[in-house]
Amino acid sequence: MTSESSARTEPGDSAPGDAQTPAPWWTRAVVYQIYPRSFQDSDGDGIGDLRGALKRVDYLAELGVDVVWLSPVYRSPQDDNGYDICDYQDIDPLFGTLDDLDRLMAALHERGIKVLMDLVVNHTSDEHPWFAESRSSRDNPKRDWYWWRPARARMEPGAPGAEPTNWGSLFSGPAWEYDEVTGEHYLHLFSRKQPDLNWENPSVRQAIYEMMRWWLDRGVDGFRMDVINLISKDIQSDGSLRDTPVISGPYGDPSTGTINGPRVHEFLREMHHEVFSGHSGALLLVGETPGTTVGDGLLFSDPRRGELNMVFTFEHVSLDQGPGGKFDLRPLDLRDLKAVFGRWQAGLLNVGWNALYWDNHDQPRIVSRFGDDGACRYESATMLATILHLHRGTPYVYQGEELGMTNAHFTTLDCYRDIESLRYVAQSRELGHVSDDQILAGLAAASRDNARTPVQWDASPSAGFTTGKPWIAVNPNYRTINAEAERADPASVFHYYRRLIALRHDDPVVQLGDFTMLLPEHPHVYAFTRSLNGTRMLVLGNFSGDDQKVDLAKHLARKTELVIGNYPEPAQPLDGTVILRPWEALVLRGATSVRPKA
Ligand code: TEU
Repeated sequence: MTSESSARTEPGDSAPGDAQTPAPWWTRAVVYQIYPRSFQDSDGDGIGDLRGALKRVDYLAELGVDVVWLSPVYRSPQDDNGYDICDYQDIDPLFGTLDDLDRLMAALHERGIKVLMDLVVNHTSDEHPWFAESRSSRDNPKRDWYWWRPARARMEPGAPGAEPTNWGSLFSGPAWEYDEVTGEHYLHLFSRKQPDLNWENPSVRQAIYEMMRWWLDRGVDGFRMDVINLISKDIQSDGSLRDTPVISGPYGDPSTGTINGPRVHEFLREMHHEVFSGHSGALLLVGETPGTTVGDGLLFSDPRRGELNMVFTFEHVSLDQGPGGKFDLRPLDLRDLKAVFGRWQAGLLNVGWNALYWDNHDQPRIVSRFGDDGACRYESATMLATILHLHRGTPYVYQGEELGMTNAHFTTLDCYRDIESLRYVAQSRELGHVSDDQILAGLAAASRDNARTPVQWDASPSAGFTTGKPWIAVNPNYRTINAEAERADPASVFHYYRRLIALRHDDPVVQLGDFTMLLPEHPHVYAFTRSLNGTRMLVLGNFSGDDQKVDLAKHLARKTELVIGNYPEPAQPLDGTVILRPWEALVLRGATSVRPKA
């Protein structure tokens, strides 16, 4: 992205695709997520770092991405791999120094790539000085910076069941920790080392805004905001928080008391005003918002409201969850996926904007999840990429996705590192309702560690990630699936992603065309059109390992040309019918006038 293209609009002015004003630069952009711990090590300690990332900037430029989102590199006890921060304005020695970050940022900027920092401000680490003060006494000035509450009435503080509400933590166990120092409990929606900040307190908000301005002054180009829709808790008039219904397991579901709470939009608008005003649309602001519906998605991303540019929603990555929750995966019904995407595409059209993603550091690898990571790995990885990238929105690529990296396929519990997985194992064993085999199967399908194995750079030991012992096992398939091999092979997943990214840069239909879902009831074929100014793109993806014959007479232009496809000889429409081969993706362009129906 050139600075010329990035400085045109002020967020708060125009809706993307509104004909009066040029569309914001991020309608033409693709974002790449780096999870530094697993990206590239430089010093042989087995943990990726900033100097390692610096060695790979030319790779990112070759891929063609416009923005890098860097998962947290701040000073942290690493209880949740950096999502537990104890100093927002310094770098953890594991990853390097502020100078290293400056060098990485400069190298990316030189290549026209912007940099987003991960902003984790729903909670801090319990080792953050703010929390140390808050914990020290009930009348400390920072006491109210976190959520301290007495035990439930007539209960012994600290006893099981005495927690102020019945909420479960998202990492298993109760969401409250008893603290002996002052005899009260504090709230932690994630681990007990991640106490939730109290955004009701204006001094908390001002401290956060000040820190954000400091990062903007250092030259960052925006933020990915971690669970930003959990910052407003639903407090009762007497200041209490409520018990919530139990959905599965022993605890209340905290969603109703925390997701998109009463003041979330007010807080974000205040943040926008205090931190982003005057930045002339050059920034990218993307919120991570679990549990968000299209209605809230519109409010978050409507530029006239001045909150965010776009949000990560979770509906499409929750469709394969069974009744037992996150580790109880079941096969995807493609019709559900189309219904969800169709709703978001229609709902945000001309007002808001979608963030498009399959993978990130919390999700299993898409080729193993919705594709076939065996015989049809190339075809299914590229088909899934085609479908995602051709939607209206800004696509996000998670490190290794562009190589078609697969799930870890770990077979023993000792391979796992992620706190969410380990806490789930402990809780399941404690409750005793699932066997170890079921636990292993659940983790193999859904553990966040699936996405956290090191990036596979080449066929040398440890995949070129480190000269030491990697903090988590490298996937043994690195000998065949790696960046070096794929860069040398024009028919690789890597080069296919390059083409998709270039298409996003170059094609106004991909950027701003409207969206119509086709064949919503077809169980195996994903089909839609994108149209703009008399041109229509027809996008087709076969989500199965069998041939699929579809009748598209109503939607095929008389004359079409191939835009992109993942078979050397792309499927040919014949009399309005297309036969898609296993996992085939096909994008055709034509005029909007269609052939008359036979
Ligand atoms: O994730 C929040 C979130 O809602 C989930 O995706 C979470 O990872 C978990 O899997 C719920 O089952 C964000 C970060 O992306 C994640 O890495 C952090 O652990 C979490 O917030 C806390 O900061």
